Order: sequence, then C-alpha cells, then structure tokens
Amino acid sequence: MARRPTPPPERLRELAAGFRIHGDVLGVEPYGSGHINDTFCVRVEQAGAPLRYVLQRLNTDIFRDPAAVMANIARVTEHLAAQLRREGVRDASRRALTLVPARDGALWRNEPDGAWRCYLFIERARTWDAIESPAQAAAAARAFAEFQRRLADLPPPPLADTIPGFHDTPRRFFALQAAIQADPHRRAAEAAPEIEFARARAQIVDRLERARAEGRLPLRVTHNDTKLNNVMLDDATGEGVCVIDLDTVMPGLVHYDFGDMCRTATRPTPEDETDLARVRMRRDMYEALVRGYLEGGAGFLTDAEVELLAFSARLITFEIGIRFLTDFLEGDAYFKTRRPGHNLDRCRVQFAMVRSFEENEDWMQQMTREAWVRAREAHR
Ligand code: ADP
Ligand code: GN1
Ligand code: MG
Repeated sequence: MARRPTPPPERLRELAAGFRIHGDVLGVEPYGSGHINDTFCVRVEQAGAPLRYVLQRLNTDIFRDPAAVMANIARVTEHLAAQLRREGVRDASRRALTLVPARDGALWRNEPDGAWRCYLFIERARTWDAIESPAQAAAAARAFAEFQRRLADLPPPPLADTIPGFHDTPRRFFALQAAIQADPHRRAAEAAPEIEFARARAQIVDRLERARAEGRLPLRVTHNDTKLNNVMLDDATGEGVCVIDLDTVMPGLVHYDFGDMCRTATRPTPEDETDLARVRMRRDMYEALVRGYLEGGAGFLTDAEVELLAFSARLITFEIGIRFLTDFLEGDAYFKTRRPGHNLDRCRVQFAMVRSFEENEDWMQQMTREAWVRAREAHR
C-alpha cells in the first residue's frame, strides 16, 4: 500500500472549497498525529472573524467502502446531536462531531486524490498523545462511556462493519503467524523476543470472542478505537468534550473500547516510547479510568461485562501489539511510520504494558469490582 502524497496547497484550497464552508479560506495545513487518515486544518475568515474547519482524507486502502463509513458517521453524529439536545446539554455543538456537507449536499467527496470529508473544528479543546494525570484518564473514560450510552438506542438497522473482524483477536493472531511464516522483509530475526512473547500468549486470544459467541456478552454500538488522542479534552476544565475519529464505530463489545482506553490512558508515555523502563500501568490512572467509565456506564453495563473489563486491558493491548508486530514484519504497510523500526518500538511498548497488566491483574479485578458496586449504588 503506497501512501498518497499530500496534495499541494492550491489543491487543498480547492478541496476545501468543495464543502459548505462559509468565509474566505486563508490556508490549509496538515494537522494532528493519527496513524491512518490525512488530516488538515482549514483556516477561514468569516465576516472578519477567524474560524477553523477540519478537512480529512479517509484512508480508503484501509476503509474499502467509504460510502458505508460515511453513512455510519452521519447516523451516529445525528443521533448524538439529538440526544445531546434532549438532555439539554450546554455546548452541544462541541460535544459531537458535525459533518459539513459538500456543496452538492453529499456527505463526502469522491475525488481522484481520495475520499474527502469536512467537520466543524472543535475549539478550546485538544487531544493528548500521552496522558499526564489521573483526572485526564477519568475524563476520557467518562466521555467514551457516555458516547456508548448515547448510542445504545440507535435505531436499526445495525451499523455497517467498516473493517470486518477489526477486534477479532484470534484472526489478528493468525495474521501474525502468517507474517512470521512468510517473513517477506527478513525482519523476523530482529523481532525474535517479541515473536516469542506473542506465541507464549496464544491461549488468551479467543477469550472475549468465545464469550460473545456463547451469548455471555452483548453486541453494542462501540467506538473501537478509543485511544487517548481520539477524545478531545476541554482546555479550561479538562473535561472530555468530544469523541472523534468515528470511522470504526460499529457493532462491538464494550471491552474493545475499555481495553484500548487502558492501553493508552494508564501509560504515562507516548505509544512509541523507547525507554521501556518508563512504560507501565499506573494504578492511580487505572483507578480514575475505571471510576470515570463505570460512572458513565452504570445505566447500561451488565455484571458479566464488568467481570471481563480488567482482562480486556491485557487482551486489547496484546491485540494492538501484535498488529504493530505484524505490520513491522510486513514492511510497515498499514500504520504511518516516521522512522525505521517504528512499528517494532510500538509493539515493544504494548507488550511492556501487557506485562504490567499481567502483574497487576488481581488488583485490577478487585478494584474494578469494588468500583462497580459503588457506581451502581450511586446510580440507583
Ligand atoms: P486518524 O484516524 O488519522 O487518527 P483523527 O480523526 O483521529 O484521524 O484526526 C487526527 C487528529 O486531528 C486528532 O487526534 C485531533 O487532534 C485532530 N482532529 C480531528 N478532528 C477534529 C475536530 N473536529 N476538531 C479539532 N481537531 C480535530
Ligand atoms: C490507529 O486512527 P488512529 O491513529 O486513531 C488504528 C487503531 C490502533 C491505533 C494504534 C483504523 O488509530 O486500531 O489501535 O492506530 N486505527 C485503525 O495507535 O486501524
Ligand atoms: Mg485518531
């Protein structure tokens, strides 16, 4: 998969002009640090006042059906906006993404240089690549829990599966085994300890999928990519204002979301930290995260779901670790990388976190059960 080049400035302005942006475009610049899409900030002057929009190129090598992705996003954002209005929430237009339609009213534009869409820019808030405080963990987790709660009554039909098997950990594990076997870039030797680490954990990969298949866990509408930098925290209050990056919102288990939050919001380093001694689960952050998530989720979560939350931290972190490892072996075709070995560095961070979760799992399980009793009491 060759990455598409960034369009030149004149082309970016032309693309921005394809959407119902009111005002004079001053500039369009690359923005953010996501691994998948190409994001740009459009600076506009509207009747003399500065205003910004987000222009984004969807990665269609990864999202093969952009129309399905955009239809999902339109349903989700409209449902969220209606819920927020019903709840009488202040600041509603900052609390859910708002699509800016194309000039012809379409949800997105299919152009020779990609699938493009535009959003209102969420102002006075930002995303974080590494967490700094337990308060941020609680805020992020509460925002994702409320996102799940507000989408719990999304009317049928079910959302489209934008990436089939996205959190099918057994399938991810088979893909890793195939990459090790083929070793197309002769990199397996360099990753020998990580391959060994992954192989030693084969027996955990199907635990969530089995529980789902046996009907012990319900399918809900989940985000599926709840890393810390996919939620915007308010600049002034630190509160989680808006969940973003909705390409993977589809039917899923709450554990996919909870596990990915634990992966990124209990680790006080970036995802590609090279000093592994710094990489560990911080108990104060896990505690805050669980509190925020269970307070937000007390109205809909079941006991059976809560019972597997602590385990999901370990499993989903492992899953994303093996995805980085697979991509390293396959020549860095999927995740954007900025240096040689970048995906292997990311894999090492995830595996260090898996180890940390393993060492703390009894404490995490106990802590989660206690927090659940308190959250349910408070919700009564
Ligand atoms: P990716 O799939 O590549 O991660 P995202 O949708 O997460 O793409 O966007 C990348 C970054 O752009 C985010 O981490 C965030 O900082 C910024 N961003 C995205 N949407 C908005 C928005 N509506 N308002 C402000 N910033 C945004
Ligand atoms: C990708 O899009 P972004 O950067 O928020 C990836 C996630 C991974 C994450 C790892 C569609 O998320 O699944 O967990 O990188 N998204 C997709 O940082 O594959
Ligand atoms: Mg993102």
